[in-house]
Amino acid sequence: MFIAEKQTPAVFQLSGGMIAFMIDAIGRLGQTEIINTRHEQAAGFAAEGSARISKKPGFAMGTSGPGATNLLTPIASSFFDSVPVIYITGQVNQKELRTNLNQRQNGFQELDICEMARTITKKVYSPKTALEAFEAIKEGWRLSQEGRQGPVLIDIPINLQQEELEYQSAGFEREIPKAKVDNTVTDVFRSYLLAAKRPLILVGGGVRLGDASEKLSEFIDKTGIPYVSSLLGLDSVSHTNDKYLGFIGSYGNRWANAALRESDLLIVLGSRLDVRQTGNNISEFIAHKKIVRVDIDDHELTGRIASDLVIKADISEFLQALVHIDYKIDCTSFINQIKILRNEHPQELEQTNDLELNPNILMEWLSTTFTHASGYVIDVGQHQMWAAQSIQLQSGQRFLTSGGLGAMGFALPASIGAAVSMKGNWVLISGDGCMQLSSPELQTVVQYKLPITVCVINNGQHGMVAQFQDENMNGRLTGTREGFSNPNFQELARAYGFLNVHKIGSESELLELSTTLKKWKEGPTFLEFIIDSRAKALPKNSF
Ligand SMILES: Cc1ncc(C[n+]2csc(CCOP(=O)(O)OP(=O)(O)O)c2C)c(N)n1
Ligand SMILES: [Mg+2]
Repeated sequence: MFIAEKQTPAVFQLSGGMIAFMIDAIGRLGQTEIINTRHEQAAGFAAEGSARISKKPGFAMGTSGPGATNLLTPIASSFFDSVPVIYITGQVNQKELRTNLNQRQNGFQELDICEMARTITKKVYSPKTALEAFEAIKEGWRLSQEGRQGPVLIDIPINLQQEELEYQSAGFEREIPKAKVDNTVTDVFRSYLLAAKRPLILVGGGVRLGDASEKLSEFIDKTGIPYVSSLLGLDSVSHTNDKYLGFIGSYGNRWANAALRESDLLIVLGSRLDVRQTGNNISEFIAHKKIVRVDIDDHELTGRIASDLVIKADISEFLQALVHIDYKIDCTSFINQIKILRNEHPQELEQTNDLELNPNILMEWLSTTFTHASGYVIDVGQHQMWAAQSIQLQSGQRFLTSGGLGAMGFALPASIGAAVSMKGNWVLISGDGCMQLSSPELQTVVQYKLPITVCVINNGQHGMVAQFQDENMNGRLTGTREGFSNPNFQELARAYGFLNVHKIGSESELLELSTTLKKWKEGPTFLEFIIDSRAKALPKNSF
């Protein structure tokens, strides 16, 4: 009832005896869609995709034992990327639980999932009564969204699932309190702005999580400050605004990293400045600049990078406090300097020039072809970096990817969760390696007739790791190209029931494909793009 009352778009699950009563109850009530995935990991990633899109906690369920352990990877993913997901696992009857911790197992498929998930959740619950189980779902719903968002796990023994409770409506939602900013801080912040000649905003995932995209774009328009984005910040900001100076990081646009280097005031909004953003050389990163950081999580504010001003606040509250700020700067010459660099080093020229299909050109083509898509969901590897470097998002388009955990196999199930939660077409970009972790979910796409265009970027290898081996292991490609193989992806897609299937190996074929796509039937589409294995994610770490 609670799940239905909260208008949860769907519950994602793979069945098992220890969750069968709960699934049965949701089914009997008939108010919440149950999406059956082929793997609990996929159920978890789908719930994460759903939560990122619907702005409500996602729900994923798995049975005790293997069903529960299969949820651990998505639990970690939603923890690191701050996504509110409620994971519910079934547990054996309380009478069958081991009483002695030295005993390995008592009941069949008994496993202490709470202990395993404790460090990758905001809270784990092991209710002792049916009422406690219900209270845990209510509290977990709230806790998952409060402060820095994240997952909770509720492990419910099967005997409690069978008890009848009188349902009491959870009632109206109390507004979730947000961390505010006091005025003295905004005054200090303004003094930093006034002293700066080349201020720059670094947009992190916290902007979207704090629902602050609109306020940020107003702030940028008002103040004239240019901005760059981290991987998780990409879909919080406009890519067509003149002040957008690109994607930063180890694989970021060369010009965006130059903007970072040249700035004399870096305003970091909801980004944890991890090593992929700063590089290993911290003193070089912080040289000649002041750093201001705004984050809801104070543990992030005192991390590896020493900052000049730290503000613990929700990003939207911070921007709200600055609504009437008296400050405007003309950064034209700074912006032009960066644009000259962009024209001199266009992203596609980072690749060797004899590729039949340049992956950066492919990503540009995708973003000009799918201008009406609701968004892109991207896996992990070189293809992820090509997408981040070269996809130009239209206003409102989403870009979902596994940031902190970097979990291969995330994208296909996450696109399922996104497509279930928001109308419109979704573009999935996966690698040939990643696709093989989640390909059974192609069946889920077809079964639920989800409007997903699957793009497999096939370079015949685990390219990102092969690139690492190339650079560090004298080109020995053990386990990434040597010993790697792919199925025939088109046959695979057809076997799952995809009607529109196509393979493209050159830039000239892209033009033909644009025409073909217009003629194709509604429904799931599968595109395989062949990329030369020499293509790399470049530039690498050019700070
Ligand atoms: C679950 C998991 N296992 C291993 C890795 C390490 N890893 C990162 S990228 C990558 C290669 C991905 O291959 P593919 O999907 O073909 O992408 P490509 O780099 O070739 O574009 C691997 C093995 C990971 N991130 N996640
Ligand atoms: Mg690959």
